[in-house]
Formats: sequence, C-alpha cells, structure tokens
Amino acid sequence: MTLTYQTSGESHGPCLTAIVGGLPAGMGVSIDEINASLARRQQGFGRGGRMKIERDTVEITSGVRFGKTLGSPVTLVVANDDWKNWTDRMSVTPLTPAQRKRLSDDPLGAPVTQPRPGHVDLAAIMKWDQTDIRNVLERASARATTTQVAVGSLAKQLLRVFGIEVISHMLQLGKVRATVGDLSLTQIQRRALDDEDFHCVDESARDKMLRAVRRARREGDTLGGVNEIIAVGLPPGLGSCMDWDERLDGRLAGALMAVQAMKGVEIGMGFAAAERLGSEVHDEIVPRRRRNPLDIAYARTRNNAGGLEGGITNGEPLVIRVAQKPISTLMRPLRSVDIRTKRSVDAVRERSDTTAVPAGGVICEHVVAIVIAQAFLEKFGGDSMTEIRRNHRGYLRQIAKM
Ligand code: EPS
Repeated sequence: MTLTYQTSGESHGPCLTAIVGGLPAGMGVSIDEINASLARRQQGFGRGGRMKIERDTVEITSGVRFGKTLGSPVTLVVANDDWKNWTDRMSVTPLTPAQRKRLSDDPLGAPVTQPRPGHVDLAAIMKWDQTDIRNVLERASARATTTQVAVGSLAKQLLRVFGIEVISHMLQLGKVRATVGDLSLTQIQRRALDDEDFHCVDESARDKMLRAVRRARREGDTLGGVNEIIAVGLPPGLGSCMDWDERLDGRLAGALMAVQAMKGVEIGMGFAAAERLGSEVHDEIVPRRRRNPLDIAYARTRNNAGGLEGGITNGEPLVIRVAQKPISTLMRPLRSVDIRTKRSVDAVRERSDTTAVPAGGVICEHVVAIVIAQAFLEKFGGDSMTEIRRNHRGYLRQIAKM
C-alpha cells in the first residue's frame, strides 16, 4: 500500500482536515513536531492580518494510540480560529432572516463579483456555475496548505527513522538574491530556522528583503520568490525509470507545481544545464573511501543532477528550487470586469499577505517529504515499522556489496 492523503476545508470554514492512509503500524507520532511545522508555516515577514488570528495546532482523531500509528487511516484536524468571525458569511445551513439582515450590514457579506487577475476566480465561477466568487476562492485559498504541512510532518517523522531529512531555505525574494556559499547542510538548516522572517541563510540579504516587502506593501503590491528544498540520506533507487509516471523527478515537480502559487521547479542545475556542455553538467563517478559497512562503493565529484538521474535517486542529496509567483490579491488592484454588471472595475481587494514566500518554502519542504515517503514506502513498504526496517537494512546491505 502506498501513502495516500486527501484534504478538505474552506479558508474561513470551521476547520481543515486530512485523512492519511498507508502509514505503517508502530510509527512514533509527535504532535509537538506537527505543531512546530505548522508554526513555521505561519511565520514570515509580509504576512497579513490573518496570521495574527490563527495559532494552528493539530488534533488527531484516528489512527494513533499511545503515540504510535495503528496502520489505520490517520485523521488530522486543524481548526480555523477565524471561523467565529465567519459563521454567517460561511454558514453551512441556509441563512435565517436574522443572519440575512446581519450580512446585509456586513461589508464582507456581499457576494464577491470582481475577479482578481492571476487568481482562479474568473475561470472557476464559469466551471462551477457560481455567481459569488467566494464559493470558489475559499477552497482555492493557500490556507489549505496547512493540512499538507501536517501530513508532510508525519512523512518527515517516518523518514527520519531511516536517516532521511528534508530542509528548506529561501534563495530569492522579488529581485533580492541570497548568497549561500559553501555552508554545510547543518549550517543551512540552523540559519534558516533562526530567521523567522525569511528562512534565509544570508544575513546581508535579509535587510534588503525587509525593505522590498515594506516597499511592496506601501505600494499596494505583492512579491514572489524562490525557495530551495534539500533532502539528504536518501538511498539510491527511490522512484523508477521503467514507467513514465513512476519517475521521481516528474512526481516531485507535479506535486510542487500543484501547490498554490508555484510556477516553476528546477532539479539540480535545472535550466542552467540547457546552455552548458555535457562535460560541464554530468557528475563524474569515482571510487568512495567507505567509512562504514553500509556505504556504497561509488561517489560523485559534484551534484549538478540534484540527486536524481533517470527518475531515480542516486544517493546524492536531492536539491530542488521552486519559483513562487506574487500573490494575486493586490491592495492597488489591477483592472477587472464585474461579473454582475460586465462593467470595468478594480479587482476585489480583500485582506491578504504582501508575500507568502517564507511560508512557501516550508510548504514545499513538506510536500517533498510526502513524495519521498511515498516512494520510500513503495520500495520498502510493509505493514509495520519492523518489516520496513528489515527491508531497508537488507537493501542497504545488498547495494553495499555492489
Ligand atoms: C489567502 C488569503 C489570506 C492569507 C491566506 C491565504 O487569508 P485571509 O483571506 O483570511 O486574510 O492569509 O493564508 C492563510 C490563511 C494561511 O493559513 O496560510 C488566499 O487568498 O489564498
């Protein structure tokens, strides 16, 4: 069985839910660790008023007993603290006359009719036959990434047992680029965790990033950027080159491009490889001096491939960069057309963030962890952690002899 998950929940509804299937029995689950991931997703300079309302914490309502998975579906629930302010606007039941009256006095109670360029608003009302854009924007909201991060935290907890870690840091915000230099992975992780504003390892870039966000906010505009995700400890052979839909690079890119606002994915050298010669791009294979009995006999002189060749992991760190577009809700709105009157208007202006790129890195990190955990369970999977440990160790012994 592979790891599966389904999420539900509207941005201003009562709660967000995920049901995770395929986790083995006997895996330790730390709720504190899920909550720490959720808190990190909420960080970042440039977030709007909503993050002052929410303190995301998870409740587990199935699949875990005495801190360990049972092998049954795990249900994760995160309450929306803002729901109390939206009980009329997002009422599940038909409105009562009293609610209708309250909504008519509420500036946010009217149907949303001015679609935002860059948002799903316009195409989605056509697709789902709606006259109030709120009926589609609520689910399209990046609020839904909360549950993806909670699921990703479970994936990270599984992978850690097998020595696999996934981290992320911000490389670029708008036009401001960070310099990473030759920092070790531990240094990257520590510095990114220390910087709650941007998750950026380059202190000298942070001031420029602060100024860029302030300028964009002042001008009623928004900012995109680039995050890097790195996974270490992966054994060679996750994914497959035998069928197109099992290639891990395609699965990673697909999952990342499906996250709200993500517009590009590069693996390893990425687009830069297109203008280089093969001899400059490919990573030579050299003998490895083994330090422990499970080390493989081969090493690479560099990692331009970003840990993936032919759709499978090659044992080097996985390195992925993800480009995120600027948020489409602008306080100085672009032009739009009112769907009721068909007249030119300004696009709707709602409370939103100036940038969510720091959150984007945390989200992509957790999405990568989910995809790796899926590939890991496909290769080593069993019903219990004992079985998976045996499979994993047996494979490592097998490839160390090659
Ligand atoms: C979002 C708009 C803002 C963001 C939200 C995503 O929310 P609101 O409309 O309530 O101000 O803060 O992000 C989150 C709530 C979150 O948890 O990340 C949007 O339209 O996508």
